[in-house]
Amino acid sequence: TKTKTYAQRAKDHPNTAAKQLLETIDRKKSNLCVSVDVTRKANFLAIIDLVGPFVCLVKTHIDIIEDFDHDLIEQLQVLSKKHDFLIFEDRKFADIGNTVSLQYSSGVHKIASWSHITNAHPVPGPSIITGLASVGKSLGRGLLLLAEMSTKGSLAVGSYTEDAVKMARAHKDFVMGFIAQQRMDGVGAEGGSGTEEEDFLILTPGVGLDVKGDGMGQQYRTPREVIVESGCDVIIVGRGVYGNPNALDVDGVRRQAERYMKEGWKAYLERIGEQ
Ligand code: UP6
Repeated sequence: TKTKTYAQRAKDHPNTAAKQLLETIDRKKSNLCVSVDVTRKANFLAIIDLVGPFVCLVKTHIDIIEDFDHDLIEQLQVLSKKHDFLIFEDRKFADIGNTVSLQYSSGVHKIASWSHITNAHPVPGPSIITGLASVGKSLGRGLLLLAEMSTKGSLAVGSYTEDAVKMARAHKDFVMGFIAQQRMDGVGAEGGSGTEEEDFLILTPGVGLDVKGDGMGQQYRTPREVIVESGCDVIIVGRGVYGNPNALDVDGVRRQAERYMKEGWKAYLERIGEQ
């Protein structure tokens, strides 16, 4: 899949959310996901409206918003249609199947009702997938497993990562890919078997062009390192795009979103050999 185009992959993909994401990437010529980690509804919606034209996907941490209400979700959905992007709630579920199914469907946020994509830590084992699938599968949602993390000292390495990939392979109907730092093709596959037909999307956080870290364990790589050298599919950028949310620089946000979109697309063209 590393040298296939997004459009080719969209055509064949069995997972609805993955197909939609690949089609959106191809249509908008953007493999940029902006992570909008701000705590005020007004800022959240303002940033999404600014970056909307440049992204395939908007990533949320809905539980950090202080003045959350249902109007916020309605407006998020309006922006998703206006600008043609999908929504990814970065919930990082990590509990037993019964609990995650409730956290996904219910509570204040009712994530499954509006988020096309969500993610989970594989740490509880396969029951976390079946628990989430019991809610999300019939809605056409997609799940990403966290096979690796971007942070210094991450424990998600080696056999943990391999086992995450094996869990995903056993649930391809609902698991559409990974949060990871590199392609997972062939990882954990005995004798290299059974991986030819799989197409897991790799969405990669820890992307920045101007700094290498944030002083709190985050580590940044460039879009080229992520897309070309590591073969990932989507770059996830947060603070690199929106800067300081309390002093929102409207032109700056637009400029950075466009810059990351262009860098991400240039890297993709290089990877598939079109440049
Ligand atoms: N994120 C990571 N690394 C991971 C998984 N998730 O940074 O391994 C998430 C963070 C944050 C975003 O929760 O929302 O990606 C990165 O934001 P940043 O670009 O501002 O560092």
